Amino acid sequence: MSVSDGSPGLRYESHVAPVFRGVIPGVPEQIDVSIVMPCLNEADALRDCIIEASTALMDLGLVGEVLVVDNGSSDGSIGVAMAAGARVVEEAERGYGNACRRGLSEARGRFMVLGDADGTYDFTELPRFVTPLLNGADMVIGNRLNSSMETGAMPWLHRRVGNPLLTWVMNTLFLSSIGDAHCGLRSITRQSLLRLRLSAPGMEFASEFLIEALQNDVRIDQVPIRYRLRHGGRPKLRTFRDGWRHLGLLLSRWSKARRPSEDEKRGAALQSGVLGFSDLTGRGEPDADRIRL
Ligand SMILES: Nc1nc2c(ncn2[C@@H]2O[C@H](COP(=O)(O)OP(=O)(O)O)[C@@H](O)[C@H]2O)c(=O)[nH]1
Ligand SMILES: [Mg+2]
Repeated sequence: MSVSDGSPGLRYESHVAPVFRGVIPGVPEQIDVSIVMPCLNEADALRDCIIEASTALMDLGLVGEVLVVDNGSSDGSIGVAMAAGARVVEEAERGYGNACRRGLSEARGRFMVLGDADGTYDFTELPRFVTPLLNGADMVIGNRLNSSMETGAMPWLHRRVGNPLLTWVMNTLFLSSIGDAHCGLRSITRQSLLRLRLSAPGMEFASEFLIEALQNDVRIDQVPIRYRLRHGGRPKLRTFRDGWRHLGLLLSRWSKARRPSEDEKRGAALQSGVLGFSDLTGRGEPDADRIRL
């Protein structure tokens, strides 16, 4: 069902989408912005998030959709989402990363915005995530740590230890200068998204997304944002389990980036003229066939 609120250029779609996977290059970019909200039992906050996001889209004068990805919520989140005019996609595999990847693959916008459905992010700050993309940035990530944060919005351990520490590890390993690596409010152009290889199933998706962006020369802008108290529901983040998963992913991606594959070693050797044709083919060709690049 397509719902128009009568405002110029703005259309919301409200239906359970057919199942298909993968971002398909060449899909017509019919809308400007897709706001993707992963959701697991967020009925208390979801309606306000969708209304805030829709209003912000309207104020920007852009054509958009709000896409809620649900993982089998049992609190009526799907009904809330549909009643508020969102498009709903159901993902069978539990996990923040699975939900985000599914949402991004179904989204039809030229720009994608990812944000929690728990009321912590203020979607009226949408212009901060869209305007830089219009001005040439490939991706925008929020920073909750250097701006106004509601008291109690983030547990002390996350705010003062876990988040700064894991952000520092990422910056050290990947030579970046990200301010808040776990911020869940981010945007990216469809073109840039297509360059990322994303597969993390859980919360560590937030780190994977950034590492892929950093390694694919995606131009990242950072903006300070508000962070509010969760509006009902229970946090899904489990401090130690998810902290370890972030750290494990950072270290494994770093070690892969550091250790060249056999193919890369051969490539490097060819560049320096050390390898001959026989080394490449294993057919023992004479030295005269030595390949020089
Ligand atoms: N669809 C889906 N959404 C999830 C899952 N786990 C978390 N989320 C959603 O992802 C967002 C981030 O989770 P949240 O508990 O807020 O983590 P935090 O922001 O890191 O504390 C929220 O909107 C959750 O409802 C999941 O397994 N499936
Ligand atoms: Mg959250």
